[in-house]
Amino acid sequence: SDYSTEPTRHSSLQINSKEPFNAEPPCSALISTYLTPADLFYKRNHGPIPIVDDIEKYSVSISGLIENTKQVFMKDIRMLPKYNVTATLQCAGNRRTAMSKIKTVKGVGWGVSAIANAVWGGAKLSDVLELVGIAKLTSTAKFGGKHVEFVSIDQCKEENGGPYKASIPLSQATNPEADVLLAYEMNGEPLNRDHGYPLRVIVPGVIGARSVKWLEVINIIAEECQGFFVQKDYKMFPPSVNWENINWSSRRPQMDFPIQCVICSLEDMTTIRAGKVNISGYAASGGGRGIERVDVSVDGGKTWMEASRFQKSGIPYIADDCNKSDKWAWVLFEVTTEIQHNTEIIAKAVDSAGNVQPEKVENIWNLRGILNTSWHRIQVQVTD
Ligand code: MTE
Ligand code: MO
Repeated sequence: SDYSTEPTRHSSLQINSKEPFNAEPPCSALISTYLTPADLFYKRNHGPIPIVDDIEKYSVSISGLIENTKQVFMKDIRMLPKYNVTATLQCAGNRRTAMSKIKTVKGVGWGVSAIANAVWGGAKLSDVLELVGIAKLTSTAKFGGKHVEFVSIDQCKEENGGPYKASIPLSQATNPEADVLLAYEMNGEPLNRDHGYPLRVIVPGVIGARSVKWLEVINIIAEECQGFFVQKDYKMFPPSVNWENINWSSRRPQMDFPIQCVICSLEDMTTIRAGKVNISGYAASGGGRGIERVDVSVDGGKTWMEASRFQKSGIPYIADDCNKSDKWAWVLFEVTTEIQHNTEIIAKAVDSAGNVQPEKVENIWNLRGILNTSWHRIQVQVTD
């Protein structure tokens, strides 16, 4: 593979793998703004970054179980109504490094910053599919298609040099309320190469792996995508499954991400001064569920206090009120409290369906190291 034409990147990114390029910002960057700037947004790739230089010629072909294939050009996409959707992308491997400390897992090591929030601008997939005669709110296309597959142009070693691909159910793709986008903008700017220029899929509320970058083909298919990243990766297995007894087809591909919460204002194992300490971070849940509560403890879980939650400053955050909150976006939290002695600080969140996080990473260990959503714990040394 050719990595000689990679874009330049922000120098503060921590590089977890150079080729393919996988990197995350320092966690303090995540809480300094509600919308993460593109250059600090985590970058998760499985091959070299493709170059699309002739934007006039660039097109997405829509084919599969439909009557007529159609080539859709950028001008066709831009002609459709434009939506701006604020959505958090989270890699299923976020916090994998902490899981691997229990027992080795396979996959790129990630700290707590394989997650970020942006406003994505583009056309709704439900509008695009209408161009090929698939009506809104349908779960089966005329010729039996039940899933929508997205195929890229990058070259991934897991696909033997073939492109990255993924699929979502047709019912989600044709539901305007699901806000699935073919996005050409990120935070009001054209997408950059790292994040999928010129066009990518954004599937809000779902693990990042389904938001295919550098989109080239949309296939209407009867079964879900048979590609590596859907069938042999991004599935959660019980702790007893190992590389000898794994049966990939026994599990469904992960879609929605579960409730997650991380402290970003303090690094683990840091030394702080006794007195008032600000504890802040992010909480996010999949499927459009809001954040009902964030609990913080500064005594290792003996007592808890509730953190304040916010998205856009000045507007009080109310979970699941679409006038007051961005349903697909993370919620930042904050609490200021006194700390006098060495301790363990913990944060855990509850989503609007009442889902809670597992207390210990041990109990959710899985061989691919995905979905580490255990209570986030920070050890601090306190000096006078
Ligand atoms: N799309 C393509 N074409 N190639 C990829 O390697 N990685 C996926 C997804 N889409 C990937 C892709 C994964 S695993 C994640 S988490 C997100 O893109 C990351 O998106 P980002 O790099 O814009 O943060
Ligand atoms: Mo990912």
